[in-house]
Amino acid sequence: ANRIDDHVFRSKLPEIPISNHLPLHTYCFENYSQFADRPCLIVGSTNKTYSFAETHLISRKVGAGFAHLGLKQGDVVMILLQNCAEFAFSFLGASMVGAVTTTANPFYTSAEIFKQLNASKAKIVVTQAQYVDKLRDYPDGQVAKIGEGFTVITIDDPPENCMHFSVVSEANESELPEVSINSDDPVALPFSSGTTGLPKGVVLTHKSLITSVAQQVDGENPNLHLTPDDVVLCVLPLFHIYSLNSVLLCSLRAGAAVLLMQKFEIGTLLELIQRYRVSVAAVVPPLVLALAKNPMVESFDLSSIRVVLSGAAPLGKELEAALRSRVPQAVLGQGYGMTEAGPVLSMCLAFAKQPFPTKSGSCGTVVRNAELKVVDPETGCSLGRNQPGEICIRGQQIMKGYLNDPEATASTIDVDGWLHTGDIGYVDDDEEVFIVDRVKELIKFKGFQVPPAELEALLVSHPSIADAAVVPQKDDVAGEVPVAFVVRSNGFELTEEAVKEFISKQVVFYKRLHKVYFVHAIPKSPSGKILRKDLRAKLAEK
Ligand code: AYL
Repeated sequence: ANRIDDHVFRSKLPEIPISNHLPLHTYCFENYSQFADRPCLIVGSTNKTYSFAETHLISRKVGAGFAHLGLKQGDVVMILLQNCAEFAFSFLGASMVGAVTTTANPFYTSAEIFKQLNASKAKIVVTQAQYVDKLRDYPDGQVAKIGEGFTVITIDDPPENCMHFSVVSEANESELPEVSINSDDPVALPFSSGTTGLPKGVVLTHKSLITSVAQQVDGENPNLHLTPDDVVLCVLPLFHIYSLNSVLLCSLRAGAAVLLMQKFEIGTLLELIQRYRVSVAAVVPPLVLALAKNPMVESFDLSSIRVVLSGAAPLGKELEAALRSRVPQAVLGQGYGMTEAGPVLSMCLAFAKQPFPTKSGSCGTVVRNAELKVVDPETGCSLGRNQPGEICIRGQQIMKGYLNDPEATASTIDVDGWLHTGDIGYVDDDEEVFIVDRVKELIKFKGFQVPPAELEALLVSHPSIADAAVVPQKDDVAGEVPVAFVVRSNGFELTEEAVKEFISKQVVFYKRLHKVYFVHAIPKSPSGKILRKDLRAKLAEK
């Protein structure tokens, strides 16, 4: 049902048929016989290459191995890994047995990992030996334990009570159980705090992810044109949906090779780009900054790069221009996504096979087979061109909902099927989307999510803190950093350093507080909501 007043924006590309009745792995490997012996995964640190045929076979083995360990259809596997080939094998293997993958950051603290482990009820954790201690450091109230609640598989030498990855990767693929997968079944469960509150499981189905990948790389004139001649840089973490979807899954579908880098280090990155003649680079603004400004870049040959896709956070025009002078042959553009949206809402049409002219600063045009509208946050009415409002998206790519949280789902996806992003933007006369602000709480540090509600809950658990609020402060390098306003409990001495340390012990590095301001009260609305706008305005004065 459309409201009469709905101004709906669509892609400039025609709609396409999308095979979203298939299971995700079947769709990704649908055309692989055409490029079976071409490189699929290249491990940057070892130069080991897996062809498409090998990747397909090993994934099947891993699926069979997971089933042997008792993993059933609908069960959850947690991947707690930096980028590596085993990440891809585990994700695809899990999909093949109808299981669901929840991806987590291996730099998370034990408490952060267990929150996700408990919420997702993962039965198997695939990780590296160095992170296993975090899985043994059971926080208070923890029920699941290694060997009891879940099985741990390590891709390197297994510590006590863990298994080596070969247990699954050397299983007999002919024993892969036959499962009947419904397109509406979940396949991925990334966590996101969305527009408000704590991180929640985002249920992405086979249909959502196939639709999203197809919107990018399928059709006569794909929005993101990838071919088997491409080498796609995979330095952004695969545990984040940006890299998982737009790099790994899109490349698998299109037959492009994925160059896996475990972590970002500028020298290694440049050396690998040169060695493997990387043609497509998926990056975030801080990486654009490194490529644009680091003097080392001058001594490497980056002439192979034809596309630079930046996403996950706003990219400034000046930065874009600075990068352009370093890779003048490349097309630079942005993708705009949100985990809950499947994730891609819009992508630069200069990446298309028959490209369109685009403007600097734009986040691209809404993907095909989807509808985008801009609504007035006050009235809910949809707005026309060039008028900023909240961006909403509708289509088969969006999440099914938040895991076990119908309330949060209902406040994000309305009854007409529109997903409300909490981003403020507009669509211009050429169908290009521009993001200008964010109305949701979310803070983005180098593209990573920092949910204020999580830090606020930790702060008020401190005996000397009566109340607290966390808001973003602009930062040249990270984009935004979290800072706190804290109300001390009566009569307690508390220093900024003590507050910072209290938080930093409990969270991954990018959630650390950069500044603490002591105040007498947190400004709140009559209903008790923190007036974040007021606090952000206060920061602007400082
Ligand atoms: P999440 N410009 C400005 N803000 C952005 C952009 C962009 N290009 N992309 C994402 N954001 C912000 O869930 C925005 O506030 O997913 C959005 O609501 O971690 C929020 O980040 C979502 O954060 C791609 C390209 C995926 C990008 C993505 C982004 C996934 C980030 C696939 O091809």
